[in-house]
Amino acid sequence: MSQPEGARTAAEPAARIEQELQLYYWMKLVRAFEERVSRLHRQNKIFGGVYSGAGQEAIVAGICASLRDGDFVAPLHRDLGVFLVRGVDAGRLMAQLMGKETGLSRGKDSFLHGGDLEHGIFGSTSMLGSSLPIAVGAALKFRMKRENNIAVAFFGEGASSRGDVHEAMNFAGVHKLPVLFVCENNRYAYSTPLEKQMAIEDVADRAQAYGFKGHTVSGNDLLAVLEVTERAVARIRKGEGPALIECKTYRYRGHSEHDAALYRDQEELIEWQSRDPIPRYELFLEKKGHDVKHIREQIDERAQKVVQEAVDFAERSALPKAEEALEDLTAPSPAPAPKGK
Ligand SMILES: Cc1ncc(C[n+]2csc(CCOP(=O)(O)OP(=O)(O)O)c2C)c(N)n1
Repeated sequence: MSQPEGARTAAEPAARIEQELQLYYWMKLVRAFEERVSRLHRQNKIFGGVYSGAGQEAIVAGICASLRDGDFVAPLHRDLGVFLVRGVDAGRLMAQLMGKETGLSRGKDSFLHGGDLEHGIFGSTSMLGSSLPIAVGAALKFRMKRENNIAVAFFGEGASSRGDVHEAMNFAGVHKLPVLFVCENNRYAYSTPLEKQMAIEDVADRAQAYGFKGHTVSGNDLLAVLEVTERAVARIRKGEGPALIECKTYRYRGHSEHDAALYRDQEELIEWQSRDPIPRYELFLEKKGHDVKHIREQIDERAQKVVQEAVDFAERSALPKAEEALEDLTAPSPAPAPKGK
């Protein structure tokens, strides 16, 4: 049934306000979850490496906000936030990090390889750059089955110099596949600074060589990420082929929790912290007329509650049984072919 004109225009701003606050909540939830994970790691409660994405929240929130159910994401080791923004249960995610049987891969391996296909997330792989061929494979499947979905591959600027990355982009460019490449350029590949691992300034420039558009955007500006992503995703869904978005950003913590990041200048860190994506977005909300102090209190409380409940759930969960260790290593065998002709 069609709505009267007045009701429709009243509903539109309400939906927009809801989206503005949802984006803020996502960034806050991801930050709170990751801060807690770093703490739990120091308490020896997390198995395996922890690769904090603190400082990079606007990228996962801005990119994932433009996706739909059915789209496919291949995150990298620093993209724990992708799981939360795509709606994976925070308790199962925390259980995964703690190696518990209620985790995404029943407590086998750390967060690194635990995907969640129900939410369209492939577990990240250990080989840098391999998220791209995986996403390109998914995009090829969408094309072959005429499904109007897109695939997204996240990768770092360090990975962007690997062969897999170039082969995947070339194949996607030739076949005009529905895939979005997202480079999270945080200036360091472990301890190697940008200028020591590539001879150009912008990873986005590489897209041109493969026949599609490259965009450079501030990865600390949620609205900018959102805007460029929405445009790129609309073009990809129309069948216009891939796009590359390079988000310039900075990671606050070391490469992983055992890395004190002594190779970088303290001043540089402070300068980037002054461009933090969260207060930057709060300023926007304030200018739009929101009562930011009130919203911040409410949302912080909500995020902390989700994180605490996730920790409680994971702590209560059992470790997997030793006899299950060899289960799920291979895909189930196909059913035997029917006998007869
Ligand atoms: C092929 C390969 N080489 C080296 C490594 C070790 N390694 C893991 S992460 C990393 C740095 C990655 O840097 P970047 O791609 O910029 O992503 P970031 O960690 O900065 O987000 C390295 C060298 C690896 N996992 N795979």
